[in-house]
Amino acid sequence: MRIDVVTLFPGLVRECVSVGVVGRAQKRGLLQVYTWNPRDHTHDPHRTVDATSYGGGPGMVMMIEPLRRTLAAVSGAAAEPAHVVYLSPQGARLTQDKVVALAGLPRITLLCGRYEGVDERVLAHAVDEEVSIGDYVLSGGELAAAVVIDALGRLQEGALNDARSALEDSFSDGLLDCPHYAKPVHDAWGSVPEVLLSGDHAAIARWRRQQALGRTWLRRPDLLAGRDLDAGSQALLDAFRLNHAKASDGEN
Ligand code: 6GU
Repeated sequence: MRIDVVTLFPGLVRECVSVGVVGRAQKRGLLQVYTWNPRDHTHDPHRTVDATSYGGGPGMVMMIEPLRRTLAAVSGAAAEPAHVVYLSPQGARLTQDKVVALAGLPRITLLCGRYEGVDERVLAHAVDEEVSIGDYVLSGGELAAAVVIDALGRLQEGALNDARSALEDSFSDGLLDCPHYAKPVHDAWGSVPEVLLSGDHAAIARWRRQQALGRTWLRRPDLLAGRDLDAGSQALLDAFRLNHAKASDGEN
């Protein structure tokens, strides 16, 4: 997959995506990340990319012309047309479903705003969709772009050493992940749950599913709200809730 990033801070984005699984995906040729600085597409000595906002008020707006030229250069750099995503708090909230959909495209362009954002006409004419990474405000789209690249990069075929990791992620089936343990079995901070040492793979799978369901119910009930659980999952969750109620009673 090819990702082009339009940003006033190319170094920030590159640095963020140069390590770990996603850095390795680039070295393996599974993912290409290119950065484009709108300042390189200005024609004035000050390399101006922003101007004051019509109507007044604080903050600057990224102007059309440098972005139009930059996006034209991005378009010309590869054969496939790119799906253009603008990162902003006004966008639709990013979900794992969206991540999976974007990760399947051959090419996307990420447009990062700074200041008060980009001229609205850029959004209308050069952007396919607007994406937010959560309900809070960042000082620019770069960290959000890095989040998107990380989430997409690790899903590229061959990026994860064990493809099961992606399948077992939180959210890959709409649930939070189960707890994980490594050695030692016994520690001053507690012991590994017995079932994980049992070698009974069916029992382990059941326990993990139950933990995933239980944690989702405890921490993110919104994820379960719109969902019909199959009878097996419902039974596991009911048992978890019963246990949880008993354990909380014991505390009082
Ligand atoms: Cl994508 N950009 C900015 N600037 N702030 C954000 C965001 C994006 N998502 C959440 N907050």
